[in-house]
Amino acid sequence: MRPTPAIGGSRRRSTARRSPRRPPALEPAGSVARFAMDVRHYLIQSPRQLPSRYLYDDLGSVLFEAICRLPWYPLTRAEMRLLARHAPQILDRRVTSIVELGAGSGLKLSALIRAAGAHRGRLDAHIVDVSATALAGTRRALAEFHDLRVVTHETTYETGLEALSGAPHARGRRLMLFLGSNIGNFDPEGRDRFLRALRGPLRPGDRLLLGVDLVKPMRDLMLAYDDPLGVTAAFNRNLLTRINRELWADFVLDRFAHHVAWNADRGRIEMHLRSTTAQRVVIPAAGLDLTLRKGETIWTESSYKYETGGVVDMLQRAGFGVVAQWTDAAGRFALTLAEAP
Ligand code: AVJ
Repeated sequence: MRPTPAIGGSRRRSTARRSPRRPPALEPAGSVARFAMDVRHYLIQSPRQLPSRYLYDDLGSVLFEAICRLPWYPLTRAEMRLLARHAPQILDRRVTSIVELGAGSGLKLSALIRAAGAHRGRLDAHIVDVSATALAGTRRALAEFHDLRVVTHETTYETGLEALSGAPHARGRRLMLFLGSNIGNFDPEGRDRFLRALRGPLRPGDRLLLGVDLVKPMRDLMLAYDDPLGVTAAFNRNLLTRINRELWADFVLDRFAHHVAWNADRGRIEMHLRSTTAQRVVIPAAGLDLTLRKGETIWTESSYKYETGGVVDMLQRAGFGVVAQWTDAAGRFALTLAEAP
């Protein structure tokens, strides 16, 4: 399938280098201007890269939901089972407010609330996600709980956290949910900084439930990120479709291949888009005119995989105490419940 060119070629070339560079803080998260700025900033790095949060436009979010149902991607199913099994301990009556970062479909939160049954009390739920589609899905998934007050925040984790730390908050325990191994997208420094930012506004007794994918045999990891149906490849390449549509670029999709690598030294799966030919790409709204070598890659995602002990360490370093840690029978996934002392 070929992307539709947005506007005529010659006009595109003439505007290509003139886009001004603005300081990052001035562009609101989620705006096209911010997208343009980030695309420019990251694509001119060496190696070229793009932030993984931009994978989740409307189509990207749907493709990710499809990934979660693939037989080769056990992460979501393993986590769902752990949530259902341990819900009474996670969501007891002391919890009065839930904050979920990156809720996706909302199916996990609804499974947790359902499985907690009569153990839970009255709840507020704040949902932070960059995807409007994901937030709408979460609202639908939570509609069955009539006594639940749902507030959605269409923004990045960082901005959502800032908004929440200033908000008044009722008595009782606040439970933060950071599930799906979303933390795996952070590199170690960013991850530690983020965990400290999560910890900052919490009061003693507030909790964090962290879901992480565990290191497993390389063959299983490769299949999870390079599935035989090509859904993950579509999810990855869709980022180029998004840049074509929103930033008037002229990426030709069939000149980019989905490329996955397990980086054993760093303990992460990497997703890349590899240029299958020498080519030129123009991204007018980002002020870019790129020449790509054959075989050159654009790095679109890192997914760090953890050991259970490493999760305990990083939570303690960020100022949490660990209350409980659960893994599935196959040792594929871990849920860790931590508390602000
Ligand atoms: C949503 C970031 C946890 O890294 O496994 C799935 C995204 N990328 N397949 C992951 C993803 C490719 C996913 N996270």
